[in-house]
Amino acid sequence: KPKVLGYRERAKLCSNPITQRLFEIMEKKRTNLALSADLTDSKQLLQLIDKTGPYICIVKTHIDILEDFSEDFIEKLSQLASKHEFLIFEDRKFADIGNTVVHQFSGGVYHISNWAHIINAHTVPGAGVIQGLKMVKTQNGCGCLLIAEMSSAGNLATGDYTQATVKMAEENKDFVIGFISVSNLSPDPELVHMTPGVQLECGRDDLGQQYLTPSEVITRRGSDVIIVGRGIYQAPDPAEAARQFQVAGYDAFVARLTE
Ligand code: S5P
Repeated sequence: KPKVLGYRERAKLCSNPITQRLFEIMEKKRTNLALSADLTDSKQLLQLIDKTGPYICIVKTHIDILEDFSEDFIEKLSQLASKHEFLIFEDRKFADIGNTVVHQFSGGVYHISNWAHIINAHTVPGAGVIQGLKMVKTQNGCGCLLIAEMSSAGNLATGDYTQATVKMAEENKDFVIGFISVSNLSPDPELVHMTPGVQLECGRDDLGQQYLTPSEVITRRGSDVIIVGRGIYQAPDPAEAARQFQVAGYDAFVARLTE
């Protein structure tokens, strides 16, 4: 069985500055929690992020669900990222040919390449999607996660598709920093695994989302980061919920380290 590394050791092994920084933040703040910040009002979203900031290592955005997007929102989000020390992950799920994703990543209304530290992509178009995204000049030296598995019922990202995605990651480590997955797919310490579909109890929603617990995801399945949305922002006290997920996620990691 491969030895489980602590976050500081992982940081030292990472040649990509984004993963290095991520593991340093995880070590310093003792958290493997990513907030999935899926609110549609920018003022409420910024308040949620400011309140939960101390407990998280990443804020994951869906910038295109904001009803009132503005440059000012990005400015304030970036200020909160410095204040609380977290990385910004735009969950854009790029999934087109290289030439198209160049424009989607750098242009349009959102100019994602100017502010995101992490983005993600589906691998259904083939390696061209990675080649395209990689060409774009970024502000923060952005890293990309490949969606190797999904949390939703009946999804097609399984078997050979997942394995081909792992291979694409291993072949593009200058830009690809890891996976969205629901299990550990590669022993390479430079590749980070992030898992959505996490709540404190197992279950599902009405639209196919399937939930696992922090200990299932981190201790048993060997993922690195839990991504939590409704479990936090729909809780009566989101800051307290974030604190509970931080503790549950971190305890689950310590359990894996010491098992
Ligand atoms: O397979 C996936 C991949 C992603 S990135 N399943 C997911 O649920 N996600 C995202 O994680 C999804 O878009 C949403 O933003 C978040 C899960 O939200 P929750 O409210 O169910 O925790």
